[in-house]
Amino acid sequence: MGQTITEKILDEHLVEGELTPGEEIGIEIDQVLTQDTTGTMVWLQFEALDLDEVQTELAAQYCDHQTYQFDFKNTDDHRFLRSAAGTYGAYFSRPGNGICHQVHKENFAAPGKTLLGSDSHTPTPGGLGQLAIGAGGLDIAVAMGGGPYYVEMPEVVNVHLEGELPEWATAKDVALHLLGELTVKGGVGKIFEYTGPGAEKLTIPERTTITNLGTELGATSSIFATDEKTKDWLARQDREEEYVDLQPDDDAEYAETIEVDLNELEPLVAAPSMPDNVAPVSEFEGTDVEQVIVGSCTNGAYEDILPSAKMLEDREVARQTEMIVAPGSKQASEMLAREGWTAEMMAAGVNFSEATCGACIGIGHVPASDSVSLRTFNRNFEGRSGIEDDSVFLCSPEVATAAAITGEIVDPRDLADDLGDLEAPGLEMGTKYGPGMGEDDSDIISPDEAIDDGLVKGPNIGDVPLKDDIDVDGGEALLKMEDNITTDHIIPATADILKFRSNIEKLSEFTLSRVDDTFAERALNADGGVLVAGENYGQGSSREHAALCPMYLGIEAVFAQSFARIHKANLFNFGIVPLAIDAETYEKIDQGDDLEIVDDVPAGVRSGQEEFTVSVNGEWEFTADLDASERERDILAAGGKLSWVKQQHTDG
Ligand code: MIC
Ligand code: SF4
Repeated sequence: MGQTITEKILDEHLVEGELTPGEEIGIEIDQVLTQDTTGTMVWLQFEALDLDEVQTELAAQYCDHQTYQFDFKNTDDHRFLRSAAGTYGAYFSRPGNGICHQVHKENFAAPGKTLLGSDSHTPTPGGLGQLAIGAGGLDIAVAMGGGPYYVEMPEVVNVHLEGELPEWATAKDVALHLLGELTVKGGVGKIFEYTGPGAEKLTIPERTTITNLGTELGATSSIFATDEKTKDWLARQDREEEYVDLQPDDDAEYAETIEVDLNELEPLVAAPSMPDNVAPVSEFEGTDVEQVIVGSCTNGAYEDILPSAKMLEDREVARQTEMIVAPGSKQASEMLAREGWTAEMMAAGVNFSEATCGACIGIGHVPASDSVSLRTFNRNFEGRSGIEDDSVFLCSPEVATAAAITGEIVDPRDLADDLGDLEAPGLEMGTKYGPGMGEDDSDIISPDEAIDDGLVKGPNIGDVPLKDDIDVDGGEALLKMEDNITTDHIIPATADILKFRSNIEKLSEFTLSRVDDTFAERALNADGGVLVAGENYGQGSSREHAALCPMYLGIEAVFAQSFARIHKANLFNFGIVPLAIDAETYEKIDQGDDLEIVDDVPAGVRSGQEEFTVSVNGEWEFTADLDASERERDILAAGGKLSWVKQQHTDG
C-alpha cells in the first residue's frame, strides 16, 4: 500500500511500534530545538539525568521569548543557556536574533528530517517538508540524550487545496478558515498533510504560516510536500544540498480528506478570545483599533512584513492607532533594512521592534485597557497580551495594516476600493538585496565556538524537583475549571511571572492564579488534592511548568473530559495521573468535593487497569478512565519521567 509523506518519514525513523493510528510509536529524533522559557528546565533536566553530550545530529538553543532583560534573572537565564549549549554541544542563538521557529527554519530545518522542540509551534518547518513535533522539556532532554521520542501514531488527514488565493486573501486566512471549521480541538491526534494544486502555488513562508497554525488546531504536526519552491528557498539560504524530494504515493491512504477551495477564501479574523472564533473581517468593520502588531512566529518572515511595508508606502499610520512591527528574525530585519523598507515603515509611523516573541506572551506592548488590538499572531487567549480584559483579534499582515491606515477594522478590499490606488501587495521577493537572504550568522554560536567552560548558574536558578514514587489516592477537588483551559491559565507567561521559570518553588506560587488567586496557598495547605476540568484541558503551549508546578503543590490527579496532547504527556512526565470523565460526571462534581479513588492507584497503574472508581464525599461514585500506554504507566509508577529514566539506568 502506498504511503503518505508522514508515514514515509516516520518509517525511516521508527525504532519501536507500528504505524497504526492510536498505537504508541518510538521515533528517532534528528534535530531538537529549545528556547528560553522552556530551555532552562531542559538543561537542568539534562544535567539531572547525568548526560554529558548532545547525541542528536543537531540541537539549537534560542533566546527569543524574554529578550528584554528587565532584571538579572532573565540575563542570568540567557547566560546559563549559553553555557549549557557550549558545555553539552548545542548551537546558541543570541537574544534578539529572532524567534526559534523562524531562525530554525532559516538555518537548520531540513526536509525529511525529524525535529522535536520544547515549544508547541515546533511544527512550523513542516512547510519545508520537515516532520516537526512540539513536546515538553523533559522529552527534549531525553531526546537530546539519544533516547527515542514516543508519541501516539496520529491519523494522517489530507487537506486538499484547490484553486488559488484571490487578491487580499492570504495563507493566514487558509489557517483561520480551518480553525473556524474544525475548532481548537479539531486536530487532536492528527497530522495534517497539505496537498493539491493549491498547495503547490503557495510560497514557503505561506506554507509555514499554515503549518505554524496547525498547533492551534491541536494537531500533532502539519506538513507539505517538497518541490521547486522548497529547493529555491533552501538555495536562497545557501542550503540547497539539503533538499530532498518528498511526495505522498499516488495510492497513499488518508484517514480523512478535507477539501478547501482557495478561490472561495476571503480576509478573516479570529475575534477575541480564542483562535477558532473566526469570522469575515467585514463583520467587524468600523471597530476602533488602538494597536496593530505585525510579527511573531506565524507572520514574522521577511515576506510577511513586506506586504505591510508596501501598503504603507507613501501613507501614514492613523493618528489614534499605534503600529508595531516585530520581525520574526534578525535575517528578516536585516533584509527589510537593506532594501529600505524599514525606513519606509518608520516614515509612515511604525514603531520598529527587535526580533522577539515579546508581545505575543504579554511581554511589552501590552494593549491599553478596554481597547482593541489587531495582531498577526496565532493566539489570542484571554489575558495573554498582559491585560485581563483584552480584546485581541488575530489576522493577516494585510488586514492588520489596513486597520493601521484607517484606525478601524476594515476589509482591505473595501479599503482598496476607497483609496483607488492601493494594490494587493503580493509576496514576491524584493530586488535591491538580490536573491540571497542575509548570510550573516554572527548571532549563532556553534558548538565549536563555545565560549563557556561549564554551567554558569545565577542565584535564581534552582533545582529540578523530583518525586520518586506514585502515591495517589485522590483528595479535595481544589478547583473546578471550564473547557479549553490553556497553559497560560495554569502558568501565565507574562514578564513578572516568567522570570521565575528556573525557580519552581517561587513560580508555583502563581499556579492557576488567573483562575483563582488563592489556589496555590490552598493547595499547599490541603497537602495534596486534585483538579477538575472540562474539555481540552492544557491546550496551548508545551510549557512543562504547567505540570511541574501543580506537582510541586501536591496535585495528584487531574479529572478532565479531555486533555491536550502535549500537556497530557507533561502530566505523565511529572507523575500526575490524567483521568478522563464524562460530561455528566463533570457536571455533578463541585469544587470542594472530596474525590477519593477507591481502587489502589499504584497497583492499578502498574497492572494496566483502565477504569478507576471514585467516591464523592462518600455519597456517590463515578468511573474515571486512564488512557495510558505501558510506557506511560511505568513513568507514572516511577513518580515521573526523570525518576523513570534514572531507574532504567540503575537497572540496566
Ligand atoms: C507560547 O506561544 O505559548 C509559548 C510561550 O511559545 C509556548 C512555550 C512556553 O510555554 O514557553 C509554546 O507554545 O509552547
Ligand atoms: Fe513566540 Fe508567540 Fe510563537 Fe510562542 S506563539 S513561539 S510566544 S511568537
